[in-house]
Amino acid sequence: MQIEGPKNPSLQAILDKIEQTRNYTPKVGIFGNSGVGKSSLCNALFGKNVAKISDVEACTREPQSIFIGSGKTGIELIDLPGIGEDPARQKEYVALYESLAPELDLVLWTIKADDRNYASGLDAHKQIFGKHEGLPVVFVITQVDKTNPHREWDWTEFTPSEKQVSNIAVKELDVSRRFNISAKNIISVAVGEKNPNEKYNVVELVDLIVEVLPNEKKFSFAREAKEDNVSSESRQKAEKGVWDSIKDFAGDAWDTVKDKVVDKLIESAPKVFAAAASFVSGLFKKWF
Ligand SMILES: Nc1nc2c(ncn2[C@@H]2O[C@H](COP(=O)(O)OP(=O)(O)OP(=O)(O)O)[C@@H](O)[C@H]2O)c(=O)[nH]1
Ligand SMILES: [Mg+2]
Repeated sequence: MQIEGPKNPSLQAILDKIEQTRNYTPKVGIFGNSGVGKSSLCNALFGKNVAKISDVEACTREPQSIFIGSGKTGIELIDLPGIGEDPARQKEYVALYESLAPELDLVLWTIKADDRNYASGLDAHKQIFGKHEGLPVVFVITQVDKTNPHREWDWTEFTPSEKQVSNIAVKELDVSRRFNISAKNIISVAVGEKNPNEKYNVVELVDLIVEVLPNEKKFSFAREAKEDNVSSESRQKAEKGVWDSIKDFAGDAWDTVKDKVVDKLIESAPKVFAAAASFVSGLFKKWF
C-alpha cells in the first residue's frame, strides 16, 4: 500500500521517511497446503529456522505469525493453512485469507510440483485477488526435484535434467493458464531436505520478489533474505527503490533538501549494501 506523502514535506519528514523505509517490517503471507514445503522454503530463504518442519503430520493448521529479525528490523511471515485439504473449511479459510489480505505486502502462493489437484485454490485465488488487485503475489512451485522423471534430478549440482526442465515448464504454463496469471510471476524451486545449502532457484525467487514489490518495500525484503540468496542486481534494485521512493515522497522539496537527504541515504545504507558502493556513487552521479 502506497502512502501518499505531503507534496512539500519538511526535511525532518523526509529524514523520518528514510528511517521508516529502511526499518520497515514487511508482512508476507505464505499460502499453501500442508506439506507443500512452506517452512522449508522460508528456512532456505531467510537462513533461519523459522518454523518447525514435519513430514509426519500437518503441523501448520492455524495461521502462525512469525517475526524473524534482529534488533529493530525484521520481517513477519504468516504461515497459512492450505486451501483444499479440508473442503468443509474452505469458506472459513477464504474468509480468513481475505481478512488478512489488506495487511499483507506480499503473498507467496505455493503449489507442490507433483500436486495435480490444486484447483480448489482457484476459487480462493479469485475471491482474494479479485478484491485486492494491488497485492503482489508470486506463485512458487515447490519440490521440483520430484518432477518427472524424478530419478534424473542432479543431486550433485542440485539442478533438474533437461526432461525435468521441460516438464517444469509445462507445469508453470498450466498454473499460469488456470490461475490466469502471467508466467513471469511463477517460479519453480527446490530445497534440500537435510542440507540448507542445496537450493534451486532461490536466488531467482528473491529476484522476482524484489521485482514485484513496490519501490518502498523492496529494500526491507532484500535486507531480511539470507545474504547469499540476494543477487547483486536485486541488492541494487532494492537500494534504488529506497532512493526512488524518497525522491517521490520529497516531491517539490527535493531540490532544496537533496544534499542532506543524499548524505542520509548513503549513511543509512547497511554494510552489505555498501558492497554496492560503486552503484551508490553511480546513482549519485546520475541523479545529481
Ligand atoms: N525433496 C524435497 N523435499 C522437500 C522440499 N521442500 C520440503 N520438502 C520436504 O517436504 C516435507 C514438508 O515440508 P514442510 O516445509 O514442513 O511443509 P509445510 O508446507 O511447511 O507443511 P505444514 O507446516 O504442515 O503446512 C518435509 O519432509 C520437507 O523436508 C523440496 O524442495 N524437495
Ligand atoms: Mg510448515
